[in-house]
Amino acid sequence: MTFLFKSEARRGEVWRMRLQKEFPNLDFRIWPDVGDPLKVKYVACWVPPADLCQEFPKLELVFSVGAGVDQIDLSALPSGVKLLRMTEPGLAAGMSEYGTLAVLAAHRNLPAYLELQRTRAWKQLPAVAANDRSVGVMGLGVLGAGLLDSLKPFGFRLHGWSRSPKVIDGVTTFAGPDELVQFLSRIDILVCLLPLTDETRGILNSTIFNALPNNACLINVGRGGHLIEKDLLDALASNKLCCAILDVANTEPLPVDHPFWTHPKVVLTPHVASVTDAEGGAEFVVTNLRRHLANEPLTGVVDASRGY
Ligand code: NDP
Ligand code: OXD
Repeated sequence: MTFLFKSEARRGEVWRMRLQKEFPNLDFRIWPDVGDPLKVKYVACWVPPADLCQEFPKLELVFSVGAGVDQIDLSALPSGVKLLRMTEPGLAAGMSEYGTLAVLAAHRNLPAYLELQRTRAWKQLPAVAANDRSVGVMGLGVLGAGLLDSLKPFGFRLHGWSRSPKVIDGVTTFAGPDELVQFLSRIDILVCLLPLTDETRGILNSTIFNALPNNACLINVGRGGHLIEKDLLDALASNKLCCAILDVANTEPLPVDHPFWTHPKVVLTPHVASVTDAEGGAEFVVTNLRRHLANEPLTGVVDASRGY
């Protein structure tokens, strides 16, 4: 049987060594070298090959090499094929680092100081104590809950919003569309760590921004598709939002003439908040392949009806 890998070649070599050690009879192949398509049972990819299931009729598992699965057409997967999203620990560690960096940057007015530096203005802005600052995370999954945990030592008032109700020590939680406005009404620094689904596409829009207190900051580490960019530009222009820290964009790479590049209130990074660790990813695959072969429950299985 064949494990077909379609992603970064460097990561592929790490996975090849680890999988071949664990499963000596597995034929590990790197795209486009597929070999006999009838032997392909496992595919790991970011964007899958076209006509995945027609091309590989014996397919059993698809591994997303990242946490998100919005790049994969879930409706094209037959019910017998399971899709797994990546949940290796390095991804959560990276997101906790980036999220903490961004929340502290917003809390300590870094976007405004960067602009003051550009204009050579030596000006001190009012400081706010962490326990007077409310941070809200949209999405309380592996990454959102991990980030909230990392933020605990700083003393912020922590809040979270998810689809289903959650109990998290030290975090005031809200769930579902009915509690969204109540959640937003108290948030100074809003972090989006939602998956991109039919329900969450465009969720960062003027309605959400207007429900926040004035001068809030938006941190988007979810997907560019969560954000209505024009609504963000309007909210920054009217000072509804004081700044935005964006790791993701609707079009990536961001077009050279996009207003975000030079916006004085926007800090940009090129989708680097968190990246799957090569060894951690290989371990995640090995564990799940072992379980699959032993008919045991898998981790990170995507529920196609929810879209994540
Ligand atoms: P999970 O699936 O573990 O968690 C998703 C969370 O979002 C859950 O708490 C879920 O609620 C909540 N959610 C989903 N839909 C809704 C909705 N309609 N309303 C309210 N809450 C909702 O995902 P991860 O934490 O692993 O990853 C989250 C996302 O982060 C990824 O999908 C990806 O888009 C992004 N990401 C970005 C990276 C970057 O570098 N910028 C890197 C990695 C991921 P419930 O708990 O009730 O199911
Ligand atoms: C992911 C990402 O989903 O890198 O893993 O965005």
